[in-house]
Amino acid sequence: MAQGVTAGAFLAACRRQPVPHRPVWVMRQAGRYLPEYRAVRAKVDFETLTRTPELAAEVTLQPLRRFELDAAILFSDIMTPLQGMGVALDFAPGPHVREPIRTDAQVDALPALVPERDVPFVLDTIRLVRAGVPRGAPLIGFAGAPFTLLCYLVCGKPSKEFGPARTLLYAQPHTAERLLGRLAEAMGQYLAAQARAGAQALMLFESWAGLLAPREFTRFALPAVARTFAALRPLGVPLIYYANQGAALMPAVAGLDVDVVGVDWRCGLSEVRRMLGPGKAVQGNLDPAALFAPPAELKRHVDAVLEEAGEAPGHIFNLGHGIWPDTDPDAVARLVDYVHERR
Ligand code: 1CP
Repeated sequence: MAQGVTAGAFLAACRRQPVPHRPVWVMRQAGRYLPEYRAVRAKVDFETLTRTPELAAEVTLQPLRRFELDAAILFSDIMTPLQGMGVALDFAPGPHVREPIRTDAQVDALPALVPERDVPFVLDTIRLVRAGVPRGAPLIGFAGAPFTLLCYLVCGKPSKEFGPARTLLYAQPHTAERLLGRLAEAMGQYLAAQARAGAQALMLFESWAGLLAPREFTRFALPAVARTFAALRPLGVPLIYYANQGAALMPAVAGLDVDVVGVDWRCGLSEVRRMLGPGKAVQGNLDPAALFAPPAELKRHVDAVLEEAGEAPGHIFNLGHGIWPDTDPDAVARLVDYVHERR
């Protein structure tokens, strides 16, 4: 594929401009399903990996060397900036916060994030990736959306229901709002620093949006996202909001000033586009399980996503959530090549 083609397609699609081919990348494309990632992880733990720019840049680039992906995504974790703010946590493999945050006093004790001082290795990783990325592919910077970060900070560990986090919204709504405000401020600073270091698009992961009723989503989660993005608008880079299990929330998301909305597979993209209106691009939304289908069958599932997305500009092909660690890398190669073939 010609250099400029891959370089331009992702950013053009974010801006709902016509593209020479459908851009595609894969959530969690750098990770455990790749043998070359496991080889790096055999030598260093996850935290060391995120804090060592040469290694983090290397694993960021691994999937782009193997597949003709249209974008790179920074290798880091949503909890990394919180560690930079002094939150003690362990990855096992999901994040475990040693002292969950549940009081106003704890919220007020959280310091502001100064990215250049607190997480300089993230910014150095971005500079290294930009210098070495194949085919001029653009680099996506990311952060956790404030409510999703709140889930881990309040609950203290991965969970299906995040009971203590949701309880906080009802039992101590002002503490929740205070914490969300702090996180919105910090992630605004964090993503702005990523853009200054060279990230060409910025994405907020709201992995646990689907836990909330539309009312609570609109009261708590969405204003914090709007505040984070408002700080980033002047930078001129495309902004992406991924709302996992967010189909029922799309009417609320329609009011958000964002370029791209990422969605999971539980709602068809035509319906999502109808709810969001013509002013937003969409990203998604193949079920990660579909990568286990036989090759011919996988093509039919890709066709179905493309058909739902429609012909209007503004679709970035992706999975509906992160790729599973037991996925065959060859299935990803077939997926990427087939999305590009289909014009
Ligand atoms: O052992 C290991 O190698 C650690 C596993 C791992 C990896 C590979 C973790 C711990 N984080 C990551 C990297 C990561 N995390 C990336 C970069 C990889 C890429 O996309 O190419 C990104 C974007 C994330 C973001 C992230 N971390 C999210 C949002 C995206 C999503 O999938 O919903 C979330 C919710 C986390 C928390 C987290 N960190 C790690 C794990 C296993 C988890 C999930 C825990 C849970 O299920 O609650």
